[in-house]
Amino acid sequence: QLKELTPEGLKTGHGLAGGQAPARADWTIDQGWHNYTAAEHAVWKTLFERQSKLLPGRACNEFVAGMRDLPIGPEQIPDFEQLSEVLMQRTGWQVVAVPGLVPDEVFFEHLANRRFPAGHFIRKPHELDYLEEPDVFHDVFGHVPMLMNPAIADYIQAYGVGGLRARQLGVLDKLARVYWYTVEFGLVKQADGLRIYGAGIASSYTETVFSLDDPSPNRIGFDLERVMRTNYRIDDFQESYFVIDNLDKLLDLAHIDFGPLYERIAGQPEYQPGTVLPTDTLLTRGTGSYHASKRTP
Ligand code: HBI
Ligand code: FE
Repeated sequence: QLKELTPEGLKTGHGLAGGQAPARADWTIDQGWHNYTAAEHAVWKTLFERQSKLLPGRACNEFVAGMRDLPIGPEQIPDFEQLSEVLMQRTGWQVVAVPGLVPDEVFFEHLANRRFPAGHFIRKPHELDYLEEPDVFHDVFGHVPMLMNPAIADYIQAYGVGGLRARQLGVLDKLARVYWYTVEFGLVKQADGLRIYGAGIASSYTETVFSLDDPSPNRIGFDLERVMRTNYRIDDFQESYFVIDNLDKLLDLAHIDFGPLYERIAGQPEYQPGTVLPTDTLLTRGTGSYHASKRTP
């Protein structure tokens, strides 16, 4: 589980202790690859190895193929320039280093230009399963393999463009839910079963198992308007996962004009994360047991 995005956006960045101003206007910094310590590379290795054992048969084929074709391995935290070289050739994306969460408009501006901002720091050994800000393991291991896929590559760029617009329209919370339930916590149907494509799941040891195998969460066919109205949990496993039929569905989403949708759902009630609607296409109705047990003392 990864407590990551808040719709309000900004918290203090990791690399910015003491209230330092960001080095550049676009908040990018040098990755400083040579400054990683042996202990930091070792944390990467621990995370990489346990996740690599878990993902075959759980991550979607596109994730596995992306990982295979990238210079990402167990021994070292990847070098963003080497990643960018391969990505650039494949889908025209780059990976740039940032100190942590960056303001929404900065984040969107990067995505709109096919630059993926990745946290340069790595979590501490005692935070392997939980962290508040996206670090290099979440951003690189979770997101970058999917950016090798042309559909996701276009979709995330469209999210950047759409994010700039949604901010101005005051509807960013609606759009952020779509990102959350796709790019971060999305599941996809494959011929041999449900698979993970969301980076928040793929970079989490515990949620990888929970999202696919646990009886607790709902697994619901993705419906854009429904998702735009659905709140999400930022500090624990999701109560509902939304399932797309294949990754090309994201390309369709990238080309939809959200404007009329924002107007249609304005003022309509929102759904809580665990709610199941009569109109839902349910793949699994969750027992809700996981979150229920947390609520009862
Ligand atoms: N910054 N580095 C980083 N990574 C994110 O995923 C991110 C961000 N800033 C804002 C943000 N996400 C979200 O609040 C938006 O996607 C809505
Ligand atoms: Fe993320």
